[in-house]
Amino acid sequence: MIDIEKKVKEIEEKAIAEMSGAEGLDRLNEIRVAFLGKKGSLTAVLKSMKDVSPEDRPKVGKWVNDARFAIEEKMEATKQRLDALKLEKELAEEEIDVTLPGKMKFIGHRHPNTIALEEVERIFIGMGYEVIEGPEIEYDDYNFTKLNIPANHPAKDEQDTFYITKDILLRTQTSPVQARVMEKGKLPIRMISPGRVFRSDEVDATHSPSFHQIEGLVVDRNVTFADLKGTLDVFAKELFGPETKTKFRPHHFPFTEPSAEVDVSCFKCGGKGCRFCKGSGWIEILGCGMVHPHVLEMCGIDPEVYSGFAFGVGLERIALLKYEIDDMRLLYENDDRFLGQF
Ligand code: 2NM
Repeated sequence: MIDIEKKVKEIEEKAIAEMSGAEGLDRLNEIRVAFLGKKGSLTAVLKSMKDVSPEDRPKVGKWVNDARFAIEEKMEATKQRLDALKLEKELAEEEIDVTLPGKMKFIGHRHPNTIALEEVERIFIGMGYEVIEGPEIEYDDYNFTKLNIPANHPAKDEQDTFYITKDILLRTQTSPVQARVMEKGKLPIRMISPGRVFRSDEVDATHSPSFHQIEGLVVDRNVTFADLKGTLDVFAKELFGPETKTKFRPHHFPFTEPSAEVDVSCFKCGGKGCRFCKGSGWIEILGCGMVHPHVLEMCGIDPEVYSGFAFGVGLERIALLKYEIDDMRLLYENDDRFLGQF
């Protein structure tokens, strides 16, 4: 009995001494296995319990447990000491050179179309317009019929598009968004609708089967062509500079009457004529007109009480002009050498 007590004490002292000298976590683990593991020396004492008389067993059990507790306590303390040592060593070895240059982050930027769109939106929001978007897949009814383009109208040829079914198509203009807003009947209306539109066109320097438009619409009592002219004149001056002049040429659109195309004085030569404006001094930028009474009527608005004006600009056209790009395809190719310039 005395032998067992002495032996347990010796095991405890040996384990603690070894841990005091341990210089690494690996070594600490070896010590744990050697003393407390399945084949460890303290565990061996427990295994020899069968040779101890039953009345002495509780005593032996207590010695072993006390020793185990002391060893585990020392082990936890040693682990903390060795962890701290390891961290200290790592910090000493790891030198951080704060003078090294940082890692360059590649930051993208807005596409020229987006820059032009945000510029146009800024101008109209400044005049109290709302920006309202709508679906790219439309009913024939909203894209054509309600805009005074009935079945078999020749304008439907000019705006040939992609049909999903007989009645559903990819919109050829964003005016169906405006037909939807007019139909809701909340007046007055002051809105622009930007978005992607589609035409069955071959790709070339100035055409694409998918491009972007911004259409504007104002409906209220007593809206006149003078309001239209004033509004678009302000828009042109904001977009191309305060010296810009506008010229309204008679034109035809099915959804407006009267209709006009608008030219701005060339912002390169100031109107004298240059290569940019092909010698004319003028550059065509948009189409517009007074909303046709049929359109108002078909959208549930009384043309005897209300009138309105509308206009449509091609976003790509604005971007190409503003940044003097001569081929629309460059806008869609996503070549970073090109896009990086804006
Ligand atoms: C244009 C030219 C002229 C236009 C008409 C309408 C609506 F919905 F009020 F009928 N929205 N946009 C319009 C008028 C568009 O684009 C060249």
